[in-house]
Amino acid sequence: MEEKILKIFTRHKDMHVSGEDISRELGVSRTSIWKHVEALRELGYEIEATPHLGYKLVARPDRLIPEELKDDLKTKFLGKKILSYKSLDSTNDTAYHLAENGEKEGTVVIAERQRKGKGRQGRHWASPAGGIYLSCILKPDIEPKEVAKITLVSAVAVCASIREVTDVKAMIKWPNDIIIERKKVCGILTEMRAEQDKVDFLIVGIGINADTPMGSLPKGATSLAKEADTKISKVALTKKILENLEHYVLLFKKEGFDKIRDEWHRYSATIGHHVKIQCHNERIEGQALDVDNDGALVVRLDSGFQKRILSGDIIIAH
Ligand code: BT5
Repeated sequence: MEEKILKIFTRHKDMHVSGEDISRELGVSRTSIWKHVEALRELGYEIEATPHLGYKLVARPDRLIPEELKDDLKTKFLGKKILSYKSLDSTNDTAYHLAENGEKEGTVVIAERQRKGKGRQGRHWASPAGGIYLSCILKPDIEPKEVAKITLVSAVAVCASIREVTDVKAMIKWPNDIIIERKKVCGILTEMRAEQDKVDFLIVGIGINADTPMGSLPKGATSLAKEADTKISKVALTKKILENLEHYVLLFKKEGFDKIRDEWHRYSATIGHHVKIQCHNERIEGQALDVDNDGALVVRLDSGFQKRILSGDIIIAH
């Protein structure tokens, strides 16, 4: 009902609309409308009520709630269902659990903070209020060995979105970081459930320091607000990410990674640099040459040999 009332307000932008008109259109009593307007106020909507004129929406909150995110969201399947929470342990865990219980592709789980935000290999992801923490359930028809490419595809979608919405020159640090001048502003964690040669579902988890206070971030991190020197609209950025992520995932399904590789290169802060990479219990050093069609980073070792690396952490890049 709140979503329907908001749609009416959107149609009457900057104008009053009477409780009677709303109640007639939605087929419920005026008292019921009043209760829903109160519920919207609780969510942070500023709604003026003037005798004889009715209600007017004065300001919308920058909150990651379905009422805001689904308004004019231009996607076919991603975010058609959005579950939003003030606080969760981890949006990836909640999305994984939902997917295990048959939740359909495209459902998005969002939280305003996380109590146990996760990075790769059990690392911690600092998730205070002000950031964006979201997880998408995807069910592409791919083999487990192709999943690394979904992380790269997602990084392209997020990087493009940050550039479009904030004007900040975000770059991709292979494999799953978005950085601004060497400082990390976003991390992506892709998890999956798979059988031997088929992925059941994927959870793409994205954490972005949007308006996050710098004091609550670890060393080496930054926020978009700090880099752009202005407040960030979390709603606008999240909608753009969902739209771009769907676009690139569909492109990937149709044409494979090859089509997206050029764009990945354009945003890459890694290719062409001398890198030191920690992967499993091995440290590799050399020149980052390319990502291949499997999503592996191709490195020319100092010995002259080439090596393909599917996952790891870049510790130094010059
Ligand atoms: C990542 O791991 O970068 C993946 C982070 C994914 C977070 C999202 S939030 C929504 C969804 N739900 C979850 O529970 N997770 C996902 P990794 O490459 O392993 O990097 C982790 C490292 O980044 C940590 O060890 C810190 O050094 C650093 N770090 C932690 N919190 C950070 C933050 N908020 N901003 C920048 N760097 C951070």
